[in-house]
Amino acid sequence: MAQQPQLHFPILIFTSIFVISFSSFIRPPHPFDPLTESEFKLIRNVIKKKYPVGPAHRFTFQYVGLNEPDKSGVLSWHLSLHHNVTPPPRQAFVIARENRKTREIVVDFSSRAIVSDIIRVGHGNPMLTIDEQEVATELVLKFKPFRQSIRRRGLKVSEVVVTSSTMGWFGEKDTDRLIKTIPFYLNGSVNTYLRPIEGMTIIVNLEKMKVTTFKDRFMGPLPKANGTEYRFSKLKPPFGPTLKNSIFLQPNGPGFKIDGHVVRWANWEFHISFDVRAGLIISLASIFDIDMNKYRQVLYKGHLSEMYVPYMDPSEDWYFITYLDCGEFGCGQSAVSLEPYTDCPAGAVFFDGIFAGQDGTPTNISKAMCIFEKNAGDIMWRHTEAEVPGLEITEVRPDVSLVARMVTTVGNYDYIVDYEFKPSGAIKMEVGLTGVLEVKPVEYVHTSEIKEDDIHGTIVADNTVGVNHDHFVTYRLDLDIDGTENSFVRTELVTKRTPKSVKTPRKSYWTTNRKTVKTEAEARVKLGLRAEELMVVNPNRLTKHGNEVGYRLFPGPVSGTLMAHDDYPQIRGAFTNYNVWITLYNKSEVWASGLYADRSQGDDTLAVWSQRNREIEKKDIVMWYTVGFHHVPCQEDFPTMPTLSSGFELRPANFFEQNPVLKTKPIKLSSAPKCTPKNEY
Ligand SMILES: *[C@@H]1O[C@H](CO)[C@@H](O)[C@H](O)[C@H]1NC(C)=O
Ligand SMILES: *[C@@H]1O[C@H](CO)[C@@H](O)[C@H](O)[C@H]1NC(C)=O
Ligand SMILES: *[C@@H]1O[C@H](CO)[C@@H](O)[C@H](O)[C@H]1NC(C)=O
Ligand SMILES: *[C@@H]1O[C@H](CO)[C@@H](O)[C@H](O)[C@H]1NC(C)=O
Ligand SMILES: [Cu+2]
Repeated sequence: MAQQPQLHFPILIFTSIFVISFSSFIRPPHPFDPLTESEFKLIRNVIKKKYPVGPAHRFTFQYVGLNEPDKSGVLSWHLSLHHNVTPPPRQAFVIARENRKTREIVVDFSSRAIVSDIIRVGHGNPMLTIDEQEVATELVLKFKPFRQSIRRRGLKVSEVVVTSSTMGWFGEKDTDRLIKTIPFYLNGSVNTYLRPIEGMTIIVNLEKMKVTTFKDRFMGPLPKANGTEYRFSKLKPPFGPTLKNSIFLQPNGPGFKIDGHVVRWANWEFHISFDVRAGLIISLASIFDIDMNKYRQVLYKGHLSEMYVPYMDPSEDWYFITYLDCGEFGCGQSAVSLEPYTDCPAGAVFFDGIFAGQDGTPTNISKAMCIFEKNAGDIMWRHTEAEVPGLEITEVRPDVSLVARMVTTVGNYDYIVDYEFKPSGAIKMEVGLTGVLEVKPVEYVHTSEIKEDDIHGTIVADNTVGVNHDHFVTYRLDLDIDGTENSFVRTELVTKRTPKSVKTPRKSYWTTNRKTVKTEAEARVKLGLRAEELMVVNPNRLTKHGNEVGYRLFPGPVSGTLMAHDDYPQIRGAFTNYNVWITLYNKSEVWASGLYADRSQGDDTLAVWSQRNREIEKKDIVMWYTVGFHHVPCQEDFPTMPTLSSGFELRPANFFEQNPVLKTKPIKLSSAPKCTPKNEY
């Protein structure tokens, strides 16, 4: 029987609380399931047979994740009836530091053995672990010259917090695993990042675990601590505005079903996973087509590939602050536990995020991801028809969507990362920026006092400049529209003058100029320069009316890089030189900044892969999209920043024969008799 999207509509209730807890049960793993606690233990045990592991033995686990299974193997398993095809072997991919060398080790779970172990040569270093950053910052706090410098400033060491910053790469030959550490002065504040102590250069070598450079260059001002409080319990009246926070109750339970890590909701089915570098991963997203009576493939895999955050102050204390958050600090490693009812609404279901610590033992971020139904009060579609004699017809379908969310807090910034599935077939990627600015102490409290040409930002509080910077959030989207053989189509909208021969008072109109892209070079897109529609299509599949089935990219607000392409950070961040790229699928090309991002030299970026200029017509292709923000801070960003969101959408375009949500049942308010909404008269 033909299915239709079943939407469960929440009813607004102001008092009750409804909790659904997620329970997992024993089942064979899905090929994309995240590594489990017992698998992490197994990996450690298998490797321990060959190497003594742990920092004391100079063997550290820098990255442990699922070894990307062979795509054709996953697809034949996924598309087989009742999964009666054997999935590809389940393996882990480990990047380890062993005796100052980087090793790439593959561990196979069924044979419980190392199946590959190579020493990696090349530029760049693996992701930093939380553990080594903690050891390094504690080391600095104990470092005598540092303690003297703190005292020299009239400050108490007990009030100092030291954080770690990556160094970037500025043409050095030697790119050891070094970090710069930055001290902050709490002195009663709990807003660390608004209290930087400037003037010191402190470099720690993570391999030797030693402070290798210490310079006390100058004593600068310290921003005041007043006004940095953000805990409600400590704030003083007046309060406001008052919001009537409501809880959404779904008397019949949520509309989604969870089987392991597979989520089924309305007409969607997808798998949700967690990786220490990428964070939340969506894979095998398919949508049910009522007319065809089957699920159709849309997204093989989608996740964050990198978050690049360069600051725009070239001075000694700031020039190197050009983070590659996912590649250096891990967007999964930095994920935080979500608060029920506030980070995710009532009815949300949570998933833990498990990753390996530096010694290989599993660490658990409880509630690292959630899924929930979102009813934002939007209209899915409607029509009022007043032209039919004797009839006035109104048909409305309110919109509901399903959101998969994580929050990654990389130091001062909190990023809310959402994947929103809509019954209409759209997938919306949204990233929300909130948290705390990175600030620079200055003498000034008022703009009239500024003596320099450029303070590289905005005075946001006394002695505090919010420094200009960018956020570039790059997604890797392996779209498989109805199969893996896809093409990228750029349709330019061009203005035409009406020919004199045509009898019309009109002088102009626009029309479409459709071009199927042949190579990676032709698929590099700077958005906003021309009126253009971007689509990924399956040229083997046509609708009844002969249109190629596809998904269209709806870009959000556009911000591209403004940095010089030969500037060191931009060589490493060259994957932001275009807003959209298409590459040929290659299972090794996952991280836009390169597999080894820390101190990388830009020789393994998306920009370099694209230089291969492979043919991409009727091929398995991957879309890369960067959401960009140029951030000129303003006073409202202090002491915490109200969420600023941006994103983009992928929408079916000639994928369905007609509106896929036409036959969605209207909601019946009578089916919830005990919860009659107040506003129904
Ligand atoms: C630290 O806090 C104390 C008490 O509020 C204050 O008197 C002092 O000026 C503060 N020191 C600095 C450097 O902000
Ligand atoms: C901080 O204190 C100074 C001096 O007491 C005052 O002028 C300023 O308004 C205060 N700032 C905030 C944000 O409370
Ligand atoms: C993670 O931690 C939470 C809370 O402590 C616990 O309920 C959950 O079982 C843990 N998950 C795993 C896989 O260890
Ligand atoms: C796949 O990507 C890796 C890393 O960029 C590269 O070394 C390899 O040559 C690529 N393979 C093909 C077939 O392009
Ligand atoms: Cu910002």
